[in-house]
Amino acid sequence: MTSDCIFCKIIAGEIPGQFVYQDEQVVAFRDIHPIAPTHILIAPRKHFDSVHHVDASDEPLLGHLFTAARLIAEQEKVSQSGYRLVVNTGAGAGQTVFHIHMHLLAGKPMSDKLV
Ligand code: DGP
Repeated sequence: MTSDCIFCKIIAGEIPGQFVYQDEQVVAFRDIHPIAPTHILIAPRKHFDSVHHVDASDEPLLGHLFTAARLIAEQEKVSQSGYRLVVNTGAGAGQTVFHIHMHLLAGKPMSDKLV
């Protein structure tokens, strides 16, 4: 846990989060400022600032984020309609919380343009 990280505090239960999924490695909770009808943040319990801070030894954990995303999409009933997974990396790419996380976005039509 990193003491000044808001997601570490949510994961530790120190501040509230609307959890939709939890396992030994990963948690998922609803985004406080949703930009789609379904907007869930999927994060490892282990703190990494960003994708730029991972290495090959982290691959099983990072791969698990995708398995969790699939399970959550099924749980949220958006698998058939489709969903977008986004990982902002660095302030210049829009990252505002520096605890690696994946956005799962669904529930509205999305453009094929990413930016
Ligand atoms: P990013 O910009 O990729 O770093 O995404 C950070 C997201 O985290 C952003 O969509 C808003 C969300 N967020 C920030 N603070 C909180 C919080 O305290 N609780 C929850 N649930 N979401 C938060």
